[in-house]
Amino acid sequence: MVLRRQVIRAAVIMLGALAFGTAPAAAEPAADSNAIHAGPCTRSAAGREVTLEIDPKPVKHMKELTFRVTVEPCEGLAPNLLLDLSMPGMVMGRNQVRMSKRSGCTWEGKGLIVRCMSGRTLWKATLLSPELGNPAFTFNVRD
Ligand SMILES: [Cu+2]
Repeated sequence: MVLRRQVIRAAVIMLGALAFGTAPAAAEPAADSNAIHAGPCTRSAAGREVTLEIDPKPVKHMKELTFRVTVEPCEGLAPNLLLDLSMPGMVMGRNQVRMSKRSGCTWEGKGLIVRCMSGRTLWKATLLSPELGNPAFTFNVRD
């Protein structure tokens, strides 16, 4: 009887540890573009296709990154665009990549993603463009 009680108590403690262990991940919203580690990600915005690609892959903290945005069609968009890098639900310092139009409908710029002291890795890249309704991609940056 005593042994059985101990086993139950141990099981309850383990369950508690499991719930606690998964709590931080559950609190963080899910990324919609983790495919960015393997290739470009595309989404529709205001009737156009917006594609983001980041090199080198996989996308890591504290590394110089090249951000490439392609918009099809791209008529009427500014020759320079800003890509805002933020953390959902956290106030971080402003981090905006200046994107310049290269060839065709592609903009390119260099930037860096800092490692967050909280240990969270979810970042959001928002293309600041009123014409496109500021499309965003979220992804977990790797170490
Ligand atoms: Cu943060």
